[in-house]
Amino acid sequence: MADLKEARVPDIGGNADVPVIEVLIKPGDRVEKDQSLITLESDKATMEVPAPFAGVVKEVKLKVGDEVSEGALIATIEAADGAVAAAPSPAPAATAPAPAPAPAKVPEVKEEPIPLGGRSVLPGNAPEGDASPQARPPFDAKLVMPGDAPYASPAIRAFARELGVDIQQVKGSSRGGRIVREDVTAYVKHALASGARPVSGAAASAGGLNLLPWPKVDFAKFGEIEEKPLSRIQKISGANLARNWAMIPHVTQHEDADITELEAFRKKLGEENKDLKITPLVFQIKAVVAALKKFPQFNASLDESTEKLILKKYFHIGIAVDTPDGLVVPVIRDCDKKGLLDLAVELGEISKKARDKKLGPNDMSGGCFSISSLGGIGGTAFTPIVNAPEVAILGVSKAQTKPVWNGKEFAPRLILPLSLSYDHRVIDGALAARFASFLATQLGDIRRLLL
Ligand code: CAO
Repeated sequence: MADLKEARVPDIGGNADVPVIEVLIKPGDRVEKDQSLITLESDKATMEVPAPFAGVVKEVKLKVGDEVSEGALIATIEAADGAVAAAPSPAPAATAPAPAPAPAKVPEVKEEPIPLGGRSVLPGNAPEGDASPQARPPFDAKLVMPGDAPYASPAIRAFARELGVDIQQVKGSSRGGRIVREDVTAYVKHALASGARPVSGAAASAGGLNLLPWPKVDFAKFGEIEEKPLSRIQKISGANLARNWAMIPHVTQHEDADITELEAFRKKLGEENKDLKITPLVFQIKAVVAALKKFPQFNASLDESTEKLILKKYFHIGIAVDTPDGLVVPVIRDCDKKGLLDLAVELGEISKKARDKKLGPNDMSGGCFSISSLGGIGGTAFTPIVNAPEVAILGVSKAQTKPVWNGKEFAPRLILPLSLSYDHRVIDGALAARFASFLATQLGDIRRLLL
């Protein structure tokens, strides 16, 4: 017999008041177990919440723009016969959402931008005395933030501060005039386009960027065109890349590593482990860990005041992964404690997870240093952009056999080009040259690498 059950928001990594950005179901829809019901967007990730069981949607309790925490009621679903209930019997309508029991499946993360902040704060999902979203009083920023001060969550304020934007100047577009991240970025774009100085405070006293407006061109005048919106990942990672490029004084140090012996060893290892893809990248992770140990200044971040350096004693390496929707940087933790084969397994897993849009916020955080490998594609060198708040990033291009003078003759050697970009506020050129040269030595001598 059919049975009416509740689908609730499961554990979303401790996040609260996370905005609903998509509702993927409507009453009458038939849903399968694990089919996505809604999409949430926290400051770090976009997550799809799956149905805990199959059935027919009776009532949808959320709408786009609502902000939810663990336990919020998403929908009532008439479960199909034999469906496994993952939620308790309905909570009384007049109470705030009850915490959900263990969910059937954790939310699936659809896209994972680099964190920037953006958690917004709204009244609870089900206001006391009425659990119906239709009956919920509209959010009014003035009630939360009386006076003329614009309402924005602390994360949005921090985001605005990072960009040097005076939050007072930003007009909120969300419910009740609340300022969301898009309002801040729109404000910056508009200010840049109009040639104005959007900044205040510290950034203003530093003169701001004072850039020329973005060129406004009617491209259609010159030939046929087509418009293609940027993906969410592109938009969010684009904002991060622009900030990092503008705020970090970058220098890129180039170095060549002779990986002839390493490559022979890698091939042998691959033959012995045919079910595992062992690419040069796992050796690079090992070499980077050794270099971070020798040069701790690279395993560091500037604190917010940019007046002190936080040195990390752990070795979590971010790997730039190219996905159809844009660039993401999942993190492999404790690389110092993992062997080559463990790293190869984990690299395969995170790359797949990234391309399947299944990375969670935890998969993306805590990185110390990033590697961006274009070696599988080509190129001889490039300038990777430092992934703030890290202070350096290693770019890897395609290894090529080149003639190298060995003192008597030119011998064919496999040469791997390395491009180390670093934050010149933290690392000076000599230190970067030492780091890059140490990396090359590690990669050139497989015995050292395996020590
Ligand atoms: N030189 C020569 N060949 C290389 C190489 C290098 N430096 N690095 C990898 N290769 C080879 C691999 O051995 C593999 O060969 P086979 O197909 O014969 O096994 C092939 O290139 C493809 O490797 P891969 O790309 O699948 O695997 P990887 O471990 O090297 O990289 C990952 C994994 C996830 C980092 C990669 O797939 C990726 O997404 N790279 C792009 C990162 C990126 O976009 N960076 C730019 C950031 S700035 O916009």
